[in-house]
Amino acid sequence: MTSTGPKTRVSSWNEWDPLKHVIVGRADGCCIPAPEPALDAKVPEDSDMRGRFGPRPAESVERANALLDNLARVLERRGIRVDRPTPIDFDQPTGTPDWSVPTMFGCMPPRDVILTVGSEMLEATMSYRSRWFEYLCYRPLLQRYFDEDPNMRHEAAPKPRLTDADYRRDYLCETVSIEQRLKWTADKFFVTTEEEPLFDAADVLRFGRDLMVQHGFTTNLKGIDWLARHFPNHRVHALNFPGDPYPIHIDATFTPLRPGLIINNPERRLPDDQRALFEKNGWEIVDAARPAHNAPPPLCYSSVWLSMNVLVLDPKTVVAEESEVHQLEQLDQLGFEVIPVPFRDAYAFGGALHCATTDVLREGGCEDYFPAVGARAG
Ligand code: DAV
Repeated sequence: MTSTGPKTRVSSWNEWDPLKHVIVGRADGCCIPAPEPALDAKVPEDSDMRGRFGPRPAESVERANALLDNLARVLERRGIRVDRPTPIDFDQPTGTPDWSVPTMFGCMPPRDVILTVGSEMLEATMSYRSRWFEYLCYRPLLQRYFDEDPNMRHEAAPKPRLTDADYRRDYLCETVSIEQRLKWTADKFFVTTEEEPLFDAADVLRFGRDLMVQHGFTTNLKGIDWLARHFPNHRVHALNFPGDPYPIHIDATFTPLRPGLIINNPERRLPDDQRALFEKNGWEIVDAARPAHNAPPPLCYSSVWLSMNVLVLDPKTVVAEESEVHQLEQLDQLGFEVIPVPFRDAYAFGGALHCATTDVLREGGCEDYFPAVGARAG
């Protein structure tokens, strides 16, 4: 193979411009994490994950890897370069002077850990102890991009302490009812405190000059403030989605598909006061189609709304999960070319198609899609 020009260019400003280079996760060695405060708050009380931790069943790892490899091939056939992380041994105890945990998590969802904004790839703080070292799986790639692209900025947010002071004890009692949870999340009373900045990269959506960040279990207000100070040329907005009893990661709740169009989880609608920003700037927010399934697959801590966790390849083309028939139909009606891929058996490893990928290169520059806002919004 011959190639001309720089081997790698890191640049991605939004969720929809034509995708050219992407990281697709791996399921190797993925573990169910052991109980810890932030994870316990997210895993539903009736989940089959409760009370077990350690390596996931070997057949399920094999199956998830087959689906991830297939996704990589589908993307490569469309001319997109695909890189893969380097798994570490996740089934080992880790710790810092402040805490220790018996197992780690995995490296199936790169979207959770690495946030690409322009030529920068930023390692998120993360908010689970089991995910504190996950960035190590991406270091071989990030080091290579750093060597190959003279403009690439490799950044890491301050590693958090994750002491017990980071977590609200109220969430740690054995049974918290759904009603109680819904009230707490509507009141913005989440499991994470404001002890120190915390964010997972998957709570951030990139809209050119504007970053939309979900304030919830995995990202606190200090984390959002840290992002605003770190990206001084961006406007950083905190969004809330009442209606979600377990709010982690924005990408099964709010999915921009192309400039001017977002699908929003109808059980987690953006409140009117926060919609105004979008409406004033000509963005249409429509209800996402219902999921085709009424329960998540086995040992999966994400909700059925992974149906809307799609990967946009360009403003006319979207990859979606093949069994999510209602979502496929809605995308078709909205005028997209839809590429269905099998992925449901990989959900348990950390999510669907948006979660399992992270951008390295999309065409296009940093545009202002919200001209009708002031210099900075909160
Ligand atoms: O709806 O359970 C899942 C997001 C995974 N990255 C949910 C959110």
